[in-house]
Amino acid sequence: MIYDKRIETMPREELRELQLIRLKKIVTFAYEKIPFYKQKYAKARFHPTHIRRLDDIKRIPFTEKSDLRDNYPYGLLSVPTTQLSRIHASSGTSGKPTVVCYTKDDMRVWTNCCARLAASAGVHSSDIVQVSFGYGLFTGALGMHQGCEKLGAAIIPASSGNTERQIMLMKDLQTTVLVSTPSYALHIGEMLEKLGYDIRDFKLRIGLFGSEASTEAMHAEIKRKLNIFTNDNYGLSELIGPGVSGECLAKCGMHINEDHFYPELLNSDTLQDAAEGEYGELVLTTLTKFGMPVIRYRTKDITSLDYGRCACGRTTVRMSKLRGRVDDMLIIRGVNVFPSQIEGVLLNMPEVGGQYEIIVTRDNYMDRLEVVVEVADGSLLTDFEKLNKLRDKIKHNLKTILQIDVVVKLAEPLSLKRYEGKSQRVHDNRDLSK
Ligand code: DLL
Repeated sequence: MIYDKRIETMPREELRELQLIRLKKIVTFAYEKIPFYKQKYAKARFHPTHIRRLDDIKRIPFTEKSDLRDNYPYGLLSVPTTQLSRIHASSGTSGKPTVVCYTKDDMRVWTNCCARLAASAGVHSSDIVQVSFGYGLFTGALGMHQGCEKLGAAIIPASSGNTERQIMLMKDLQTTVLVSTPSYALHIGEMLEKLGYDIRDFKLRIGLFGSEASTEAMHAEIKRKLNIFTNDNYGLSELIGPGVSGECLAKCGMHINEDHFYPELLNSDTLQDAAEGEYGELVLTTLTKFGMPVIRYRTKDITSLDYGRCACGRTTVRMSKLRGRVDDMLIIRGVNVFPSQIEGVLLNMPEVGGQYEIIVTRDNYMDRLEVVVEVADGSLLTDFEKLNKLRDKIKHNLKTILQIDVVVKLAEPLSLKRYEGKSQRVHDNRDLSK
């Protein structure tokens, strides 16, 4: 179903006009209401009146995560805190979290954005939606909760963790939609098998997955285990949370809610536009979130954009599955390696399970890339010949894609750490100062 047909199928020219009107409005607003923007723009000799066409956005300086941190907690607000409806925060790996604030209007925008993406995946009013994201400061749980509720669905705010109980609830309450990270969905699938459940006794039909990278191969594995239609959706707290983009039933990229978020795709070295179809860093501007506008935010997420027609009838641009982040690209012996490439190789091999870890070390100035992966069939671990053959096959397949040698270790099924929220599969233990 198309939630907001007028907007989502709007002819491009009309959409661009709407974007320009909104861009002018929000940039002027930010400049007038938020000293941070006024100072930044004055320094760059930019004034909101310079925006006459959409391309003039290039004249505006970027906003970065450090700007949000430096203005912790309320420095980027356009309104007094008395006008806020909600405050979320994204947990940083160190130091203070990044705080994101919403006015009542911002909450309406956010809820509609999430409702759109859930509808585009096929969620409707008779669904029972189990939200297995951790409730709390994280935007994922409440964002998706509100969006699905807006569609009229019944929500089970299960939160994450206690997987056995999740599965019991899912079966007894006849959950039809699962909202979680893809890695947690995979874990639920594994546990379900281990506990002896039969997926045919469940009513699950859709999985709304987001908040971390997942490959097509991983979706296929989840689909096999849970017998559901899987959907990938993307967002980030700094901009709003979930609701920036999501796949439709055609599953050929995530439609960006372009009337609310203006996307640019840049080559992160040259900061020039990446060509259509090429990978680049996504830069986003909030067009309608006035409590805490974020203009030209460098997401560090690497994707590509497709403005071509989509079978679903939506005219909004589609972003490809994330290839990774500018900052999680590993450079190993001079070669660029994305964790998603490793995942793609592993999950295309039925002999291994979906869980893996990537460990990078440096010894004597030499980088070493190790991949630990669980075998699908534990009985293999007693057969040395078969085990060696499998190890060599994985090494070979990884080398074909990555062009470098990888140390492969095989582990027992269910022996690696599982994550209930975002997974942390990459451990870069190098001291890069040496
Ligand atoms: O993860 C918002 C969200 C919640 C999106 C639930 C979708 C579903 P943050 O915690 O601020 O916000 O993390 C944002 O997570 O910059 C990406 O690097 C990554 N990310 C989010 N969605 C996807 C996705 C939420 N579908 C950061 N694929 C972003 C790959 C994703 N990475």
